[in-house]
Amino acid sequence: MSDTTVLSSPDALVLVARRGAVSTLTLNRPAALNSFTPGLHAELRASLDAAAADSRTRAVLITGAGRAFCAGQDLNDPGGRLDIGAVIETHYKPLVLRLQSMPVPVVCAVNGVAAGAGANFALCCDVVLAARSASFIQAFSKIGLIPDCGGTWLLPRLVGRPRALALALTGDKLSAEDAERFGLIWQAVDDADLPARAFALAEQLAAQPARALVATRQALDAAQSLSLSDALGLEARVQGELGRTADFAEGVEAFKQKRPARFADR
Ligand code: T3D
Repeated sequence: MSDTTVLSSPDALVLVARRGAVSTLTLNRPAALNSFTPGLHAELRASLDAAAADSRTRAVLITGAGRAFCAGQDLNDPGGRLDIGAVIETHYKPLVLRLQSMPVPVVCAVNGVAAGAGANFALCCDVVLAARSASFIQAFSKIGLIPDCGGTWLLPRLVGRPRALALALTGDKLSAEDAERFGLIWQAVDDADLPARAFALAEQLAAQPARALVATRQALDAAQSLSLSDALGLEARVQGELGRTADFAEGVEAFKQKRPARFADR
């Protein structure tokens, strides 16, 4: 598209393009179903850091090249076998924490199979859309591992312990439609519609007040381990802070003037 700025070389492991206020990151190892190597991890984290630092980016969209979203760790990479704990500490933990601390919303467009760490990486994003032909596989049990990339924390929170445990123990494939029905993802959409629907969603979020969206993510996550009384206290504190922002003033002014709000903060 004419207003798209391509920010990576064609052979990059993560393709980066910015269109308007949306930065799109595309995992680009299609021959190995976009499975994670140290190189892919490094490029992905650098791309997320760059999007976080670029004030023109108000939403990030993540997807995969080819027929898969991501097949998790590259099982042909000999490095992973030496000390898997170190791989998790060095690559997956910083990736999940980077996603959780992004200053803008992150949309994930799961274009095909998402397996192992690839599934949980997708689920770490703020809003997940999936092509109807896509699937989610907690593949870990099949190779003698536990869910990682945040899976142990996320899965029970998303779908409850019975479904989380069954998904993790069986390693069965979950269709995108069942993932939506379970509450694992936001929506399953027709394959042909996924790119446009995901971009439109990212654009919609990019037009909203970024600080409030990020504070919403943080408050929802924090409230999981708080009492009701403490969650109400957190809401009061965060709402007090947001109430002093230019975005809140602009939102209220735009409402009164019956015009679209123009949010600038990030
Ligand atoms: O360091 C560590 O190991 C610790 C970190 C662990 C985190 C994890 O993510 S553990 C889980 C790792 N992932 C998996 O176990 C999934 C393995 N892949 C599959 O089960 C299947 O490939 C899929 C269900 C994802 C897709 O099946 P299908 O039939 O559509 O495709 P395929 O024919 O199996 O795969 C196509 C190609 O991709 C094939 O290569 P080839 O034969 O055409 O040259 C296959 O080897 C390659 N591929 C698929 N997954 C991976 C992979 N190559 C490397 N690593 C993979 N994970």
